Amino acid sequence: MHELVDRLRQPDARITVLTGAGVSAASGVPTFRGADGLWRNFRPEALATAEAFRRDPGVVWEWYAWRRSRIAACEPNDAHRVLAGWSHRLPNFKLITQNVDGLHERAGSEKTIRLHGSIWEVSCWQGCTTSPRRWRDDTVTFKEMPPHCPYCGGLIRPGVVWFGETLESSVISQASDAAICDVFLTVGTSAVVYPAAGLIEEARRHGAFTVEINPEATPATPSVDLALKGGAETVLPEIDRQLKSPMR
Ligand code: BJW
Repeated sequence: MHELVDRLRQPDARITVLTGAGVSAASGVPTFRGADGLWRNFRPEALATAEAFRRDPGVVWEWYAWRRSRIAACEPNDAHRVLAGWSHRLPNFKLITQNVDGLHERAGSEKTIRLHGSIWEVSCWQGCTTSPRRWRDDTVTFKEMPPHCPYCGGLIRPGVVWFGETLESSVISQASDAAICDVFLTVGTSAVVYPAAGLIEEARRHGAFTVEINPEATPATPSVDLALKGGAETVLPEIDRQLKSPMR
């Protein structure tokens, strides 16, 4: 931990944090792959796909509506707050998230690189030409399920990235740029979903000191320079406390 804090203190240190569902666990947002992440025994790989939506848009929208209502009732936790603080205090800080819940933004993080979109955005499933490419929609209880496009009357879909879909190229290039850094922390992710999981290796190739914060081991654990076992909501505030305390 001391070595990490010393590195974070370097005035020009380029610091990048990649977050996953685990940072929002203490807020009450279910993770994807823990036992509590399962919704009616569906695995995310069975619901977060265009094929699943094509087959049964109703069931996929029910999952998203359930998650919207869970997230709307949640508040950011100390992990989100520490990262928001770093985004303002540390000059070369970048935050990449796989999360679609918007809790980093609600905690005050700015310019977050959102790899997988936002659960609070939607787009026209038919891709009608009268609608914007994607728009914000904070509805928690839709009047009709599945909900329809206000522009063409067809279906709308959640503004997120499903398995088999490519991430926006501008987002990929921002994330790859952010992986060129001095310290790379991977926090609360199972590190199994690509291309996000590949960013850890990319950072190491660029010479970054790599750190994982997670209560469980992941495929990334054996290869990081430092694995801090614990919840993001306790480990990040402890790092922040040491960072703010007078130098040893
Ligand atoms: C705590 C905690 C606490 C708990 N504190 N921690 C290369 C190799 C193999 C496969 C591929 C590859 N490249 C692409 C693929 C295919 C695929 C993929 O990765 N498949 C793997 C499953 C094998 N990737 C894609 O399809 C991506 N698209 C793409 O690459 O396009 C090009 C392409 C297409 C096709 C073929 C090849 C190339 C798109 C991926 C989109 C992922 N989408 C989802 C859904 C988003 C929308 C939604 O939210 O509904 O994103 S799936 C889901 O997983 C979601 C998450 O962002 C993502 C990652 O999950 P995350 O965040 O890691 O959560 P969990 O639950 O897995 O883990 C939580 C962790 O927290 C655990 O470790 C806990 O221990 C920990 N924890 N409490 C800290 N308090």
